[in-house]
Amino acid sequence: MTYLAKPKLHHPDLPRNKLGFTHRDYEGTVSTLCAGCGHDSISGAIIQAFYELDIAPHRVAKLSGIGCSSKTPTYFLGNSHGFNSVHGRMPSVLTGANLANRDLIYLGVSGDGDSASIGLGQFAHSMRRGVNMVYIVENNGVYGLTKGQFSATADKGSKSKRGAVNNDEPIDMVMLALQLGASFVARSFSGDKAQLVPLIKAAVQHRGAAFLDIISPCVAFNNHAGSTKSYDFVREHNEALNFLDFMPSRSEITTDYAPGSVQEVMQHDGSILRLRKLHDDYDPSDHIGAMNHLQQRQAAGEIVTGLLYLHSDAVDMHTALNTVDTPLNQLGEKELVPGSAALDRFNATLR
Ligand SMILES: Cc1ncc(C[n+]2csc(CCOP(=O)(O)OP(=O)(O)O)c2C)c(N)n1
Ligand code: SF4
Ligand SMILES: [Mg+2]
Repeated sequence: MTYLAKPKLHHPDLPRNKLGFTHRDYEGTVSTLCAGCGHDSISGAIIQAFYELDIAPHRVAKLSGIGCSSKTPTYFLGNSHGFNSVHGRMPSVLTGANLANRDLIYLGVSGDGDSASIGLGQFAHSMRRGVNMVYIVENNGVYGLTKGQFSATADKGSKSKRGAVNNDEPIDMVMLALQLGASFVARSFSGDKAQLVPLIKAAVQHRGAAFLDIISPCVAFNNHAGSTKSYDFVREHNEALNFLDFMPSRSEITTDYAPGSVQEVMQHDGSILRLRKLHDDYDPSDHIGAMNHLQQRQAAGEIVTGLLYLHSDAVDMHTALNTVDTPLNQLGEKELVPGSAALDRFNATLR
C-alpha cells in the first residue's frame, strides 16, 4: 500500500554503488499493483539500471500519464523529480520540461492505452522531434486500470478474458517509432530482466529519442489462452535478435567474445554497447532493414526482441534548435533581457 512507508532501516553492509547509494535509495513506495503484474518487474529493472549506472536520483525526472503503468513511477526512484500528468499527455509535458532544463535525465513511462490511443499524436511528435529521453511503453494489450478493454496494440484475432475477439488491426509502437525517426528503438519483455536492464542502461546513455516497447503481461485481464500478451505466449514466440552488454567506458570491458558474433558501438558519451548477435544477418544500424525484418518476422508470428535500431550520432531536439548550453530555467535577466541595441541588431537580420 502506498501509505505504508518502507522501513528506513537497512542492513549496514548492503552493497553500495560508486556514489555510495544502496539499491534502496533507488526504490519508491510499496507497489499497489496486482501480484505478478509485469509492470512491477519493469520497475525492478529501472531501479537496477539506475543503481548500476551510478546516477544520483536527483538528476532524474520521471513523467507519466494515466494507467496502471503510469502509476509505477511512484514505485521507483522515490528521490527523483516526478510528474504524473493527464492521460496521453506525458510526451508534451516531458518535452516542455526538457526544453526548460536540459540537464536532467528524462524518463517517460506510459502504457499502450496512454500512448497508442489518446496519446498517439503526442507520442508521434516527441519521437519526430528527437526529444532526449527514454520513453517506455509498458505494453499489455489492454486498458488494465479501467478493467481490461482491448487497447490499440491488441493483436487482431486475439481474445479477451471473456472470449470476445478483437477485430481491429493492431498498432505496432516499434514500427511507428522507427518510421517517426526515433534514434534508439528496442523491444523487450518484462519477464526477461537479463535483456531488459542493459537495454534501459543503454537507452539512458543515448542522446536522442530512445523508445522501449516492453511487453508486460496484465495478470488480471490479459494472461489467458487466446491472448498474445500473456506470459506463456510471449515466452513461446520471443525471438531475440541480440543481447546487449553495456559498458560505461572502454576500460570496463572485461569479457571477450568470438569475433563475428559481436558488434561494438560507441555512444556520444564514450560508453560502449556490445551487441552479442544471435542473427548474423541483422544489422541494427540499417533503418530500412530493421523495418523489413520486423514486418517479416511479425507475419511469421514471432515477437522480435532486442536492440532493433540504433543511430548513435543522432541529433537531439536541443541540438536541432541550437539552444544554449545553460538550461533555460537557469538564465538570468542579463541573458534574457539583452537590451534595445541587441534587439535592433536582431531585427536588422529579419529585414
Ligand atoms: C481523458 C481521460 N480519458 C479516459 C480516462 C480513463 N482511463 C484511465 S486509464 C485508461 C487506460 C489505461 O491503459 P494503459 O495506458 O494501457 O495502462 P495500463 O493500465 O494497461 O497499464 C483509461 C482509458 C482517463 N483517465 N482520462
Ligand atoms: S490490472 Fe493488470 S495492469 Fe493493472 S495492476 Fe493489475 S495486472 Fe497490472
Ligand atoms: Mg495497457
